[in-house]
Amino acid sequence: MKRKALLWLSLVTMLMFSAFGGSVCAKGEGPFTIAVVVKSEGNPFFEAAGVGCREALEELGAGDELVFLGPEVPTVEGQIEIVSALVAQGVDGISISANEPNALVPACQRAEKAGIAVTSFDSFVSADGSQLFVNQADMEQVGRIQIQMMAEILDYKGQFAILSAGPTMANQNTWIAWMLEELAKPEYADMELAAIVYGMDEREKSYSEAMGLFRSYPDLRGIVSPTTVGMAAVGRAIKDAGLDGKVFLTGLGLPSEMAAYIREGICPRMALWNPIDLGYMATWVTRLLVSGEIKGEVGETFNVGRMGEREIVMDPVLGKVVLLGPPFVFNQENIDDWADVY
Ligand code: RAM
Repeated sequence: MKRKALLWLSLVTMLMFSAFGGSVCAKGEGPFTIAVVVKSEGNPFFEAAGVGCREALEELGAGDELVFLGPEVPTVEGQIEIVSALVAQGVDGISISANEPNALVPACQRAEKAGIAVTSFDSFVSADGSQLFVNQADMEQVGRIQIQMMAEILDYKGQFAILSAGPTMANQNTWIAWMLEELAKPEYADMELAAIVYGMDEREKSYSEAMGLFRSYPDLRGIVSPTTVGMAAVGRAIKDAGLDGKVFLTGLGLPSEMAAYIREGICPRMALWNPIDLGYMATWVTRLLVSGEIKGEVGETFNVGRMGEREIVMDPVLGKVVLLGPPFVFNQENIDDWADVY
């Protein structure tokens, strides 16, 4: 409640600031205000992304301002309120990782009507709600690789569960759809998916969902968690329940949070992309749309600073996409190189 009050206080302050001749300028002139709206406050994945957002603006625009916001808990209602306040404030660009892809569309469309560039990153808004999606990695590959890692860890047999984030989150849902496709292959015939549960990208809820799985499925051998929040919570739950060596974990984890579990063999391998680079790219692309340096059209190529050249491509499901790159697999051999990076 206190944090929410603070959030609103800072929004009100910004509103007053722009009303009295603050830094919000018309397109093409700069300096600009770019808002990044994340799934929720306090998620270390987005805190790392925020480092990249700031880096991109420092490189791109003298005097540009970053507004970095998320609801206290990962709800789409909280994000709709934030987007509406940002429209009233008159920011120049908004990049959002959505808690639900469709409910945000009207608020995003109002933003676009007001001349604000709107992109999504990490978890997409439906194509008619944003100009383009900055995609962290090929969705199919991210889905399939998680089943492949679980199968290798479990030697292709036994019962496992999926512990996801929120049931409306488009990135997790798309990855899970690809996991199920992969699981249908004959090589996984001796593996059984016992349940899919949702920890809502909240630490304690994810932890108690993991404990619930251990109770409901005494033969459980593995958990796949396609969320960094879920991964860290399941690692802790496995240790607390004394299930090291009996239940194994894989999915999408932050090396800084998962290093100990990887070294101990609780999570022999996991995947992710660089969240700092993702924040950098999302902010960079949004800023280029704001300044008019790119139009957001399919086939356009442009430079994304230290990430090099990228092209806007059309994806049948995601709409217009700019791709970060392939996911990276972390294991005992390489975790020391990454544990302090993000
Ligand atoms: C969590 C969030 C985020 C997702 C990562 C893998 O931090 O759900 O959206 O991309 O995990």
